[in-house]
Amino acid sequence: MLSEKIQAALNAQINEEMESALFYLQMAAVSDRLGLPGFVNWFKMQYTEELSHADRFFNYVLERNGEVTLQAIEKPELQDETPLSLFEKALAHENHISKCIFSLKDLAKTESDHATDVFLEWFVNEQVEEEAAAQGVIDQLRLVDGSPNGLFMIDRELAARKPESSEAA
Ligand code: OFO
Repeated sequence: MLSEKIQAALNAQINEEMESALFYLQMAAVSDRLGLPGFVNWFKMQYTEELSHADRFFNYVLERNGEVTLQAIEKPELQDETPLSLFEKALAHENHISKCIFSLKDLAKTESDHATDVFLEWFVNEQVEEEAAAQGVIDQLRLVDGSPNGLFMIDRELAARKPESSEAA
């Protein structure tokens, strides 16, 4: 049984993940306008990954006999983006999500909800990967410093991203 506080926090996190999905889908659309199909692929993969995160929280609340209450999702705010600014925003967003997960984990500990605390472990590790992935692309983009050849190579690399099998869970 989930406490009211934990249930509310898990529901808020479902919305955060849905908001993340929308944010990355919009990034894919912006990348298309920039003529970067590899970026489109990367952001669309991220979009589906975020939906799977929302799904994990959704399933967990139901599994604990809790109630899911969805809220409205904020519109993604993107303007005049460059390849670098897109990934800087992605990293800032993932930093924000990491904070949300850490607060949730702190709450689970305060409420002595061991099951939720263990459930959140997966997300703690996932956030390390997500921050590292965004930072890795930022580093490469800074290295090529706007060179069209460099950007072309990075775009090709991002085109190779495939869905992870673990995301289906
Ligand atoms: Fe990007 O990890 Fe979920 O939100």
